[in-house]
Amino acid sequence: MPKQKTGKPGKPTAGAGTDRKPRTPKKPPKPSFRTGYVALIGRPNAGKSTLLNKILGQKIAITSDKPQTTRLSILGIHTAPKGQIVFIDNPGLHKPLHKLNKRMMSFVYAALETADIICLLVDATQKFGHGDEFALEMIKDTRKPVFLLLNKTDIVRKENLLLLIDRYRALREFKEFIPISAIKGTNVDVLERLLFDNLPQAEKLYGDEDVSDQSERFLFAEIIREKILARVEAELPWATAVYIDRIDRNRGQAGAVPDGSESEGMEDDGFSEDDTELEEGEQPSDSSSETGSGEEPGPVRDTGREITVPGVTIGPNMQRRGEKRPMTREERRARPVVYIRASIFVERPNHRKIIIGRQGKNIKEIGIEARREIEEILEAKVFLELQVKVRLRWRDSADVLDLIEGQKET
Ligand SMILES: Nc1nc2c(ncn2[C@@H]2O[C@H](COP(=O)(O)OP(=O)(O)O)[C@@H](O)[C@H]2O)c(=O)[nH]1
Ligand SMILES: [Mg+2]
Repeated sequence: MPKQKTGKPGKPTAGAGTDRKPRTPKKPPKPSFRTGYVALIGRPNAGKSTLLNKILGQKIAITSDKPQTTRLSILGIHTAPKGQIVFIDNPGLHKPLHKLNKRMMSFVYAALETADIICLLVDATQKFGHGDEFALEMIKDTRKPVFLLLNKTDIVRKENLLLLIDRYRALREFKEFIPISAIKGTNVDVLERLLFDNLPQAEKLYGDEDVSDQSERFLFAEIIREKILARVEAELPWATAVYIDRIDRNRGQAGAVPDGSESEGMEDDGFSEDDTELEEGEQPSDSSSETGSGEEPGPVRDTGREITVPGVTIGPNMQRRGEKRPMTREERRARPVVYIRASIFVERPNHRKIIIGRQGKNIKEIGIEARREIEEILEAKVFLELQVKVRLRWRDSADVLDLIEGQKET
């Protein structure tokens, strides 16, 4: 990401304070505008994405109680009269086992390079452990200011908080210790002020309206993944990826139901059960053996060729969303229709079964929840079609990882 800082903090004027005579007040100096990058790092579940969404006042990063929810670094741009903070939300710090995890950690290293300030978030309800040592190890050589944010003060015991602060204080130097509650917003204003105080004077890097560097396509894939994470347990979440195959905006208006989607199920749920049935029966590779041979389902092919992505792409930057009032009935009817098809990749046939659930109940709920959220964002009637596909060892496939990451840009 380009770093375009344009200045250093201004020095105080020479001789200031030596003149004792009262002066006629001059025009106050133009307040200095401060801009820079702030990396949010910490163990999985510390609350990095929750904090970012809170500061931006809108959801740009998905959150969950499962580790490794955030897989790529996402920029969150906060513009205020004082300056512009470009937050870099990162995957949680962990020892990488798969290619996927190695990439995740490489994003964190890149963010540490770019950052002007590093915010290390810790979940203050947890005891200090190996994961925390690992986090400190990662930043041990940095000379950048590091803030320690002790999160979840809404549910933490005070003694625990003080013990943690002592522990960290003994281990390295921190520019600030700030107890916060990312969910409630407690002390987030203090954090913001201290960040601005420590950022260099510089011009804006992004426009006032820009809020993130990710495409809407990527956000939609992430929203679907968030709904999956909320509904499944244990190991499965790490082995799930979502790819948006197609976004079709040329489907007329909500009043006029598009071709082939008159079915009640599609209208009401945004998910066609027929598709599940069709998938179950028609995709023999879906139930392929775990040794993995044969044609790969869907658009992902592990051939090393360039992969073309069908569908319409949306602008590169997400825009700030204003306060919304509820739509009138006429406005709802006049909404454009957007058709979205997404593939959910899992690594094993039994994972596919779990995501689909009994008689498709699970996937249907995932579809409904994701569709509602996407409809809000697009202010459109959305038809969301989900297909669950088995893609063996996708976490170690460079092609799949490129494809999934590529969505962020297009
Ligand atoms: N009680 C409480 N829960 C929080 C707070 N911040 C985050 N969480 C929860 O902690 C979990 C992990 O949050 P997330 O932002 O996804 O963590 P990340 O992995 O660091 O990005 C989610 O279930 C959040 O709702 C907080 O301030 N208080
Ligand atoms: Mg996160």
